[in-house]
Amino acid sequence: MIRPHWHVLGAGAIGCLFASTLQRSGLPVTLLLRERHGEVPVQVDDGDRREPLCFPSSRPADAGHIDHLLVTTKAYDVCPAVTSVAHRLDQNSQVLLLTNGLGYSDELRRALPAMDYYLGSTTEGAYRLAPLHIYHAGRGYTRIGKPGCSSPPDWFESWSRAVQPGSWDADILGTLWLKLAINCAINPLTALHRCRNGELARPPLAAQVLALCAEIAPVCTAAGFPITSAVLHQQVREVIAATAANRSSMLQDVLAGRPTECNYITGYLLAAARQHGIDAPRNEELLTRMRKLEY
Ligand code: KPL
Repeated sequence: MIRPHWHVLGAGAIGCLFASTLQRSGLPVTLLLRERHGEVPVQVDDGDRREPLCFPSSRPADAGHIDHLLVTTKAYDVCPAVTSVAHRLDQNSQVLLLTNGLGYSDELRRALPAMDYYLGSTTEGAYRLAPLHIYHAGRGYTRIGKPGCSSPPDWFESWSRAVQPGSWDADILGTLWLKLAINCAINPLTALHRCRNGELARPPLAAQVLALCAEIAPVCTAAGFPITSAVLHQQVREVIAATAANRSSMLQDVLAGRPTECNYITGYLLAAARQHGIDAPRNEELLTRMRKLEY
């Protein structure tokens, strides 16, 4: 079995969580950090367990080949972050993008056309308590795939031993589109109303969720990922119920004064809607309001 050395780019909650999971399974892991270098402590709190870990780190600008790169930045940072380590990658480097939304991989393809990458989607719940200190709030499922590729690469064996539960996903784009559709129905509303996800199950927001699903489903279908409004609405309601006490990632960004990923979620949906000649005025309005909130 190959024993890949993972470099993790994006040491937020998901980056620290996956770095610790991979390291715990015995794989070498290095954090790529702009401001630090040398050994860095990371703490993962997990209910009753508080685990102090230590990782070697290097700066993106350093030299040193990267064989396996896990990218867990915000969607808008994927392209600049990967470009900042492009001198450390070659055609054999395996790059895995584990990020919310869609559209960042198209940007990357334009910036680094020779690079080959995998995509992932996770429902793991983690949030940052302080820099390099995270809370693992809920266990989730992680899917990894590569568009047009039905079987996993060599490194997936050690990855799947470490990252459980999870699986290789031969339809990763379908999975990412479904996640995007669910995020379009939940995230902007929670960010604009500054409410937890569970608030969307009650009037008046529940009606807006229903109307959004009716707009989102035809866009997914036109883009080649068929879903009915009723099925999407059911899935959205299930996610709202399962994450009722959570603050969505978009609300967390707004509360922390960070840019949100709305351009890669609702913005991406609207670009697809335009491409297929579909009107989506409710989503347009949410994106406009989100942009006003941010600038
Ligand atoms: O993925 C999420 C997010 O916050 O980005 C949901 C599913 C909405 C859970 O909060």
